Amino acid sequence: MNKYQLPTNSKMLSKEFVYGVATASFQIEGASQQRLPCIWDTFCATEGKIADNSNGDIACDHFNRWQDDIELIDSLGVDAYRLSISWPRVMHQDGSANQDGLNFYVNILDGLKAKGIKAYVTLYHWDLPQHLEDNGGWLNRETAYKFRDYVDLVTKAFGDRVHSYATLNEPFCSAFLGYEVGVHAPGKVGKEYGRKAAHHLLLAHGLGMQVLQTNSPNTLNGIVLNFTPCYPRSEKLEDTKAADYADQYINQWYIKPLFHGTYPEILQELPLAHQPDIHEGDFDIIAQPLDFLGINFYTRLTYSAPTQAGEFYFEHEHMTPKTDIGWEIYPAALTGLLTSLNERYELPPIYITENGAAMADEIEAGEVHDLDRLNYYQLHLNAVNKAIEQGVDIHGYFAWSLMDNFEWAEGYLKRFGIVYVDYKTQQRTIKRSGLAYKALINERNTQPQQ
Ligand code: IFM
Repeated sequence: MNKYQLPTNSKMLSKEFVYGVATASFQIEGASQQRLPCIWDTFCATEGKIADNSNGDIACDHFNRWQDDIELIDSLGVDAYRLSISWPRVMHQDGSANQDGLNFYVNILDGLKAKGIKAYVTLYHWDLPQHLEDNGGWLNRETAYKFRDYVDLVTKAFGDRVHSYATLNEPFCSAFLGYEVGVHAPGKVGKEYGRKAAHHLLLAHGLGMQVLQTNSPNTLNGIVLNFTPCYPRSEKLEDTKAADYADQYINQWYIKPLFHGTYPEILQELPLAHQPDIHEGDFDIIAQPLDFLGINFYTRLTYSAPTQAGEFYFEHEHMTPKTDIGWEIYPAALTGLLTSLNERYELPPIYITENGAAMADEIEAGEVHDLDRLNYYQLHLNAVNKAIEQGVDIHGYFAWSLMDNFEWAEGYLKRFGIVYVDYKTQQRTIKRSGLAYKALINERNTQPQQ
């Protein structure tokens, strides 16, 4: 297949629909010496945390290759590039601006603008400055206010170069993976931490949105959440109940406060020690109006009744077929997710801000025939299209990722790019999946608009 097939009347073939590619600072930039340390530097330096014992010191060397990378992005023909800002690169420990760090991004933003590529900027994609973690990190309410100051600094420096700001990427991952199960930085483990960190992240989001409304009222301002739809393993009542609990705990926990100004009912069933510290007025801060909601989707999970006292659900291993990272390929869950969120909440315009697959790529004679990834994109683009047909207001889609990069606890072992990166030479090669993406956008550009 040379391009992804969508129905000829699909809204995803209209010029208004935004196609983009996404990355994140720590995963691609490298140049760790030219910024403050962050929690991922510390985590990588801790024995046994990263599958290949790697780190983000060099990554894709994007810090030095950003001009070529903008050419690469442009060559794909995309409308937009979603990137994140490294907080420890742009702000000194005393809160003052690191002008060199800011200039790095200003140059990128200017480079994108010169090519007519819209910049979708994520303000926090997990690289918390280590000095803030030393003060409690996201368990410390004060960090939310530090985030507010950081947003203020960045938005003033970037002026009108940005098309869209997202406050946070996937607060579930920061809170649950980082502070509850400890497989991500900073690696804290304990049920008493996860919800507290999540609450402070959501507070940071609300405070950040307030700054965006003042400093950057003309950009599309919102947040990016990840969802893993929760399916019962059987039709038994106890399995359905377990799946619903899981959904409340891992998905609704992050969206309900934004739109309903409250946590899901499961909050009442958590022991007090596991509950967040909610101050009066917090939900008024958190539930700011949003210009858009970013949704990241990769897979689903299945659940049955808990096997241990005090648990709410039992989470099963992923079912087949799976990607190289072991996540089930189940595109119907994306359509189901989008339509169900649309029923539950009064949503602003939606962007699919991440979707993609890790596959075991091989480069042969300068080509990567990643037909498995190509098939994944084909299925998921159509799953998005189905949701649009069912009335969900979706304005764009971003492939994760522009290029292979540092995949967190998996190091460089898992490749998510539509562009292959040879980490020895830093050579970039557009994979078949990337060429098909380019062809789809080209078709959209050339077909008569309805
Ligand atoms: O690589 C990550 C990204 O940083 C956040 N969303 C999920 C991707 C794949 O794991």
